[in-house]
Amino acid sequence: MNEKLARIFVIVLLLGGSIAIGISWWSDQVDVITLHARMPEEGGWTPADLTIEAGQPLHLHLTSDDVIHSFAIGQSDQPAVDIKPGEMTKLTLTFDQPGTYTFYCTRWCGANHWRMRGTIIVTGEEVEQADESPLYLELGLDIDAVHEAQVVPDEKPSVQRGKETFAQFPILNAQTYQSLDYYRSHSPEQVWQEMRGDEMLTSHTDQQLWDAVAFIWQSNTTPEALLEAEELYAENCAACHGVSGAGDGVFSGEQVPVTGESHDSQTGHEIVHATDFTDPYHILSTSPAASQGKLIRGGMGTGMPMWGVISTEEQTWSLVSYLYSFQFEEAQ
Ligand code: HEC
Ligand SMILES: [Cu+2]
Repeated sequence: MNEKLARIFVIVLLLGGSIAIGISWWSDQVDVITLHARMPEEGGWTPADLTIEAGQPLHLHLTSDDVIHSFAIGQSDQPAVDIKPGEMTKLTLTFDQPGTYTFYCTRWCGANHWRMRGTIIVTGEEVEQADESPLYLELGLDIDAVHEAQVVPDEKPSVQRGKETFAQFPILNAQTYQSLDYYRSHSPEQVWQEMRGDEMLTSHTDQQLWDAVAFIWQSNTTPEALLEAEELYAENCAACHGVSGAGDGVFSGEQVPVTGESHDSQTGHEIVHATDFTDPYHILSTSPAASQGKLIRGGMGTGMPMWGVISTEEQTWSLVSYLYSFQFEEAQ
């Protein structure tokens, strides 16, 4: 073993909030698993399924058989570790909570990059956890339904103008429209329609109400969340959905030649181009709950990956807020 080339990482995952004792010393006597990374077409991770007991260190030797990949654990804040061909990266992981964790590659190594995932099963006594189902299931939304807005704004709605308009709303109406539950369960178009039908708001123009919608969307997120989402988007989404959100990323529609079919063999769903988030007809008729649902569950064969195992719930909501920002003129 070449000690000079080897880089050593010790990561202690504090998942589930409790405190783990976090020191694991490397030694050559312990069980080591050599984990090979290859492009998904060439087999992805080998082995792809790992098992370890909670609290026990998992010693990994990571190496790549082709290009540079990386290793990251879903739903954790741990930075990704690079895996280079001809090099051994040593990594020790300790999980304090039993469960199933997803590990994945964060480097775009090809059109199927996002399929580069594996699982770590952490055994042990399960701690009771309130398992809430995602909002789209609670609301009974069909996230695969085709939808199109009936009304769209003439001009890009402005958060800044919306803030001023919103300040003139009667307080009770304002509270309803701005509440987190209301925002998450309604599409921008639905909110606009309800405002338009609201007797208290008849003095406002159509555009002013669209501006108010933009303000509501912005007030349900924070600049920090949007900043984090911007980074996550650039890393995980832009390759398909495009940097500008227009669905024109380099891998948009690439799924067809890769699978050799225009329909997914399992679900029969059509494999389609990545959604254009700049298209108001599409996005303004989608609720945040539906967007988050698609993000968590994935497209089930459409080419839209499943992110539920990778992102934390907070990150998915931040990403959702970020997607709508392609529709609105941000406040300066
Ligand atoms: C490998 C390509 C690919 C990547 C990467 C990808 N998507 Fe998608 N996405 C798609 C495709 C294709 C669709 C359209 C089919 C569908 O809705 O299932 C889609 C649809 C969606 C939708 C549904 C939009 C709607 O209203 O119908 C959302 C939301 C979404 N993606 C968000 C994201 C986010 C956020 C990321 C990054 C974390 C991401 N996607 C990464 C391909 C991709
Ligand atoms: Cu990779």
